[in-house]
Amino acid sequence: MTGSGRPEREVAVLGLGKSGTSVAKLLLSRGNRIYASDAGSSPTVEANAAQLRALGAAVDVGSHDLARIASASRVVVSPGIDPLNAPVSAARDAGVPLVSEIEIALESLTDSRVIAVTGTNGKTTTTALIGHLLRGLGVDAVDAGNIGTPLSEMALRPKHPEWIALEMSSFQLHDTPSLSPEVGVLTNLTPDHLDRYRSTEDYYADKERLFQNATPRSKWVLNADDSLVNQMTEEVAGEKFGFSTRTRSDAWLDESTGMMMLRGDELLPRSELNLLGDHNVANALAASLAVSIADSRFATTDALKQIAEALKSFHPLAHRLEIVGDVNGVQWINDSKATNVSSTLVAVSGMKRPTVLLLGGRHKGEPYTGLLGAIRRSVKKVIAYGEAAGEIEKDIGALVPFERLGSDFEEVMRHARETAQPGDAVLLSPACSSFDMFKNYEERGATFRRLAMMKE
Ligand code: UMA
Repeated sequence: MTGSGRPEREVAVLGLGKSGTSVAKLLLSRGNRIYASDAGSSPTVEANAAQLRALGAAVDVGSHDLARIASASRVVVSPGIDPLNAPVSAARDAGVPLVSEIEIALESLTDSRVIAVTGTNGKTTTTALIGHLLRGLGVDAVDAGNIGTPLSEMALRPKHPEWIALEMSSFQLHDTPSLSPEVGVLTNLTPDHLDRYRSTEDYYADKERLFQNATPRSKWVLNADDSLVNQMTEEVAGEKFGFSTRTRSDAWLDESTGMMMLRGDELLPRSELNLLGDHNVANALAASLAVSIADSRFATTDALKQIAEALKSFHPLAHRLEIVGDVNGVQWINDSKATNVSSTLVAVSGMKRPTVLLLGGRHKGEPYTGLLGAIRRSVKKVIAYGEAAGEIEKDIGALVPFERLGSDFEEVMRHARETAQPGDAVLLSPACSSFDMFKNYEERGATFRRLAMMKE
């Protein structure tokens, strides 16, 4: 009730995926009245709706009540909902504040210290590394946000974590005006999500929101090898720390000795890192640097040794250049998380074997021509599939060995198996989102893994 005795206005939650469900529970636990709705009606949405109804929320499945949303006190938007969709427009037109699930969770997590990570690629691995390094230093730390566990789940815990490694997507940054991390990390910038943004500039503008509350006391970890990152952060207030795989920086790879260096000290030989590719050296440098500047306790000689030990025990995440098996001499590599061209470029550039490349899914607006040089060096055939197959064919079909298929993933895998010879690799690195054929990139990667292990 308000002071005047009138009931509080509802908070509307849009989307009943992971983040919407979790934030609705958090708001209910804080005593808010909740109206939650989802345009879909999958079994997962139905199950989430049932949980929330049992906790006292009003829930619509299969549609949004636009009038009810327009009269809410605030609207929490799931990151996957396009800002141009009807329920978001209804709230915006009515002047109702739109916020992210992260914004709501941060209101409850004032006692946790946050290291926030964004960037086009590498942000999930860097976030996971930061959490792993912090735990290696013996502190209570979790990974949350775009990496998979909604931040609201941390806020719902009876004891809040001391540290949070928080992955922020551009969609989440868009509606999180209070974000003010202890340390902010920007891994790199290349075009992405052009299916949702009108231009690359709009996408970068959301990434730039990482710095929206910068003060002279802020600390930033920035990719010194990325000119766009340097340009974006030139005027940003706070202390800036760089990482580089090319030149001397606060954290850097000394090519002449193969040693990863951290603030003037030897950290770890690159060969002792269990991760493929130079991009992962960059991620490890960024994570080590972020942790070492976050607290003076993490900058001692002992802490340096603990960070190095933790780096050694970190293993690649699922769906990121993950070798899922060797069948009849063919190596099958799951890089389902590569949902944009720059991420696929990194994967293809690192291939040592003749490669059958599976490219496709839902087109996100970027041209595929940027892959040509790398494809010509190691790829024996591109198999294009899914909604994007026509677009991919238009861009590169006549220029490299190429086959266009439809949206039957079993057929795609059958053709890959027939094309690959012993000594070859089959690489799923789609450069597209998965939503035309799968629930998400995890389901796409799991299907690849299952079908790859079939002998025939
Ligand atoms: N929906 C509506 N109305 C609409 C449109 C959609 O109700 O007009 C509904 C859908 O039916 C669906 C829900 O909204 O049920 C979708 O919510 P969501 O896509 O935001 O999914 P969540 O399960 O809440 O997952 C989100 C992030 N998803 C996206 O950003 C697309 C997850 O990132 C994140 O892990 C999770 O919150 C926890 O923080 C995934 C992702 O793909 C991994 N991220 C993108 C990326 O990394 O490229 C940004």
